[in-house]
Amino acid sequence: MQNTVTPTHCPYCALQCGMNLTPAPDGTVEVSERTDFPVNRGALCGKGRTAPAVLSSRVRLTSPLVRSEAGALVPASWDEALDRIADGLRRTRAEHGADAVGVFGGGGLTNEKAYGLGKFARVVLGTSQIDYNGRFCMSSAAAAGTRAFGLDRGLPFPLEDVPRTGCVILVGSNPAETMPPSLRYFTELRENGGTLIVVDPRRTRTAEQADLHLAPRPGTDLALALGLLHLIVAEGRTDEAYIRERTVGWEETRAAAMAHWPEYVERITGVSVPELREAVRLFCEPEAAMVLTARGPEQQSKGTDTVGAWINLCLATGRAGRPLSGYGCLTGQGNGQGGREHGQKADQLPGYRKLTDPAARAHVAGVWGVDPDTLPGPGRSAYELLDALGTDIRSLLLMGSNPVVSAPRAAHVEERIRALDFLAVCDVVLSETAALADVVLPVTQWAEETGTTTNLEGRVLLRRRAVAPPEGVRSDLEVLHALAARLGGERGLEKGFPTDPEEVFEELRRASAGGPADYSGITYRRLAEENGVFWPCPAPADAPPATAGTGVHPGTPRLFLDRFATEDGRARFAPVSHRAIAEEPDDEYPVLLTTGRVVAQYQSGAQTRRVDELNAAAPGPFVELHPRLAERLGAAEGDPVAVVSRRGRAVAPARITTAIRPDTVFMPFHWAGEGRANTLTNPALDPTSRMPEFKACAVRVEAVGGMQPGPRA
Ligand SMILES: Nc1nc2c(c(=O)[nH]1)N[C@H]1C(S)=C(S)[C@@H](COP(=O)(O)OP(=O)(O)OC[C@H]3O[C@@H](n4cnc5c(=O)[nH]c(N)nc54)[C@H](O)[C@@H]3O)O[C@H]1N2
Ligand SMILES: Nc1nc2c(c(=O)[nH]1)N[C@H]1C(S)=C(S)[C@@H](COP(=O)(O)OP(=O)(O)OC[C@H]3O[C@@H](n4cnc5c(=O)[nH]c(N)nc54)[C@H](O)[C@@H]3O)O[C@H]1N2
Ligand code: SF4
Ligand SMILES: [Mo]
Repeated sequence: MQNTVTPTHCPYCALQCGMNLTPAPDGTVEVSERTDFPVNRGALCGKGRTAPAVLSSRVRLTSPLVRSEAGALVPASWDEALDRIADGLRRTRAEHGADAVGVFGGGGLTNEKAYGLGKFARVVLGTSQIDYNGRFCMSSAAAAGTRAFGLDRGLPFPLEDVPRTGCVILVGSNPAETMPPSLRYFTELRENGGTLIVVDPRRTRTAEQADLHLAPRPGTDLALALGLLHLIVAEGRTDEAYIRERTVGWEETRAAAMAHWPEYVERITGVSVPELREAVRLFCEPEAAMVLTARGPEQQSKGTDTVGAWINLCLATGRAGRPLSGYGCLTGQGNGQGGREHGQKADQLPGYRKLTDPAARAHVAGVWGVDPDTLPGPGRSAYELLDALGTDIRSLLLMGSNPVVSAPRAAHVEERIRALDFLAVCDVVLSETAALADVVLPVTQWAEETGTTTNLEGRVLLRRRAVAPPEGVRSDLEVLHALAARLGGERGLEKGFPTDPEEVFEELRRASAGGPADYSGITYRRLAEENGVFWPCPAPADAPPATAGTGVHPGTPRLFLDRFATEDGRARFAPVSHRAIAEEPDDEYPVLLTTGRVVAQYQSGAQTRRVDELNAAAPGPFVELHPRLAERLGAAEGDPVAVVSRRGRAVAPARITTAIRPDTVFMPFHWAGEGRANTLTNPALDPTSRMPEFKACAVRVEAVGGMQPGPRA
């Protein structure tokens, strides 16, 4: 393996950029361009380029840790650590029942790990209480996509279609910071004569590239989309033949939109009627157009309806299920797509099957060799699960998330985690959440193990092992195997948890066969040879695994061109109406807080805050605010300001810019401690997707320390 070049993919975001890795003699790993992967064609952002820094044993865990009598985390042997976890989980089950044991996963885990974790919860622990951080990510888009099209896949087309469409509306998405190599697709779109509309309360680096930037008040995207639909109808720009032939539910939706007059929408959103008209013109004039959403409109307590309203625009104008047109969601984490398909979500079985569907239960139970009646039903959603820690849920096994930093109302979540009888965390570093655990297991990561991920296009990819892990570290799959042996060895349960990722994938293929996300025609060999395969990719029923790849299903880069995945093949309009955010500003909390990301840090920062180059670029939290608001506070650039919500108070330096609305402040959520944005956020949940309202809550902003306090903002 030494000094050989291994083609693989970045550990971080859903673009899953291709890269080459070469181990150097001094133990470091070199990243070089991998131009044969079409999505990024060699380009990487700073996070991807510096990702090997997190492989170094200097920054990571290399020994299991257990909580000592004195309360400190101290090194222990693997056997001792695994025994402690088995004892902790077993005791909770004996004392409080199977559902008192919780499991929390992550969208960064490979398909094999996500599959294994879901199976482990249902088969070994027998608990219904499993969910994962993807609930905080794209769950509203998933719910809306399923409702409208009968199937949820982030993008129903490859990114390469973007430059060839006529207009793209990017709603609450900032790829210039969150997926920099993808910006090329939008630049090429404009070079080809297409137009880009960006909807974001901030003039982001992405918005700067746009032909039209609409800056609505946070949390009002639903009204904005309704206003646009109103104008589309009023201007006679609907595609009546398409509506008749390919959709259901137009009359009700049309009536709802007609109740949202442009002037009314202008009052709610702050986007002027001429801007609305211009957006409609740019979107409707070309033959093809797309709407792409990301976390802006989705992380709202009405995220599902909001995405539904944007899908309505596509359906009313005949821009879905046609070449170079459609609605898509830019998913987030490395395996944000695959992580939501194979069973770590509370209501889901592998292959994107429903846990409540008797046929799905029978199929998956057959693959798992268990009685379908033993499979638990759906459990709580991520925030609800975290909120129940220490009460209904007494023990937690956590793999691939750092909720102390990333969950809404984080101080409360941290308190709930501390109230647990037992917490076990598998991680590569000592994250803020791992630091609270009773047992921490050090696990291998991307470049040290093989596994598959599914990128934002639904393209299943092979990540390959390029280097050996440091001594003392084991893979998540080995952890599941060892725990299954301890908790179900008498029933031989560990046999269902192989440690070889390809063996797990072979089982995942069978479990997914016939489901919406059908991977049964995909093999490791095909992934290596074809540079990725788009699901659904069914295997011919009679093809033995060894023959897959020879004249079998080519995969499905483009969905819905003939029909939607609903029973009657038609898409569903969503008859939605404007609703306020869960917490409107008032006299006490007069400003809106929204949250998001910066280019050099990733998520809770557990990994990227350990990389010098990234810390130099983004050293800490900040509060972005408009000069007018800063002036009222008497705050100058860099002064610490306090942001206070009903959940708590955070302090960070002011970053003053006209790029944000004067009624709104923005904080990135990558840091723990005093500047933790999630101390402030509101866990109001979307009724369908159970997504928390990360993107809008009421706050007041205060000057800190010896500064002159101005009139209250
Ligand atoms: N550098 C970096 N890249 C990442 C990540 C990271 O942590 N760091 N995380 C990855 C993951 S998991 C994800 S989910 C993606 C997220 O990718 P994005 O969705 O692009 O990221 P965000 O910054 O959360 O939100 C996007 C924009 O939404 C805007 N916004 C805020 N409130 C509203 C609103 O009410 N309406 C609208 N329309 N817009 C609003 C924000 O100003 C922000 O510019 O990024 C992925 N890539
Ligand atoms: N305010 C606010 N909060 C947000 C958001 C927002 O926009 N605003 N966005 C939300 C979104 S979209 C997301 S996706 C979440 C993400 O938030 P988190 O779930 O906290 O995401 P990460 O920081 O990526 O945490 C992943 C953890 O798993 C570890 N890890 C990495 N690889 C592996 C592995 O292979 N195995 C194991 N066992 N561990 C591994 C990492 O070191 C890290 O500690 O945050 C959400 N929180
Ligand atoms: S854009 Fe995403 S996948 Fe690409 S290098 Fe950056 S973090 Fe990695
Ligand atoms: Mo995400």
